[in-house]
Amino acid sequence: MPFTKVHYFKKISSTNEVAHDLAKKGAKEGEYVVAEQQTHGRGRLQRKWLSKPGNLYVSLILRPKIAIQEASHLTFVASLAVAKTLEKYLAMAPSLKWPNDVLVDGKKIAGILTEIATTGSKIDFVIVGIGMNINQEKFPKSLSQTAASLYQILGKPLKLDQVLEQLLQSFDEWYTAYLKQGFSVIKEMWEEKSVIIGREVEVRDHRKRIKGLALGIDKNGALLLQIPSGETVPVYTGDLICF
Ligand code: BT5
Repeated sequence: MPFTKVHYFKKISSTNEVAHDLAKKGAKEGEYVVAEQQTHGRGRLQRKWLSKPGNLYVSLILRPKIAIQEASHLTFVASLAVAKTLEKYLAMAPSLKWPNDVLVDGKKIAGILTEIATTGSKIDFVIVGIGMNINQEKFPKSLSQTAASLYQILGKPLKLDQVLEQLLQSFDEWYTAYLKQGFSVIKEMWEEKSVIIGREVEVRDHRKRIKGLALGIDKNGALLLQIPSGETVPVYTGDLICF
């Protein structure tokens, strides 16, 4: 499924929002939205994604025949595509942090936001939004300790259309592998590139905190944590902190 039809904007609210509207009006799998800048770039749980010009903001419209609980698979597919794209430019390997972060040297260089639309128990479409920090020279104070860009690491700007082309190609390869072979191939590769497996972590959400040893991810992308009682529990959402 090559990505051939682009909806391109200089400045929009959020590529995920626009992709959602287009998909609702019948846009096909493989159409995608790109913006140079977002005024309301979003992360998970109503958080904001800083979206200055110079970086990549892209949302892919997908219509996979998968169950609702499998939609998170696409976040892992996208993480691998981002990591493979970054590897073309970097001497060091990017690492993946559950559920949706791509890190370089411990700092977040890309984030993924997967959103779905359903009818009854069926998926109508999935929007996979990817934000990649490419040419950002500096981050505001609130993010300067946790965020990074390729520019900061390489010391030179990159051509966005070239990075985008590599990202789309890489996503296409992993997505095709996923549709043909299932999640196990993605899970295996994601775990290999993960920074968290075998480490003591804590997952926090607005209601609770849960500590344990990160063992891996399960067939639906939930994090498997071995908690102090020795029991293994799946964790479905939250923010992860490594110790
Ligand atoms: C994410 O959320 O990491 C998902 C980000 C997805 C952004 C893309 S851009 C294209 C598409 N259109 C959209 O509107 N969104 C998608 P989350 O795990 O909730 O992380 C959000 C947190 O990351 C924020 O609360 C900040 O702490 C931090 N953050 C915000 N902007 C950042 C940036 N540019 N680089 C690194 N960290 C950032």
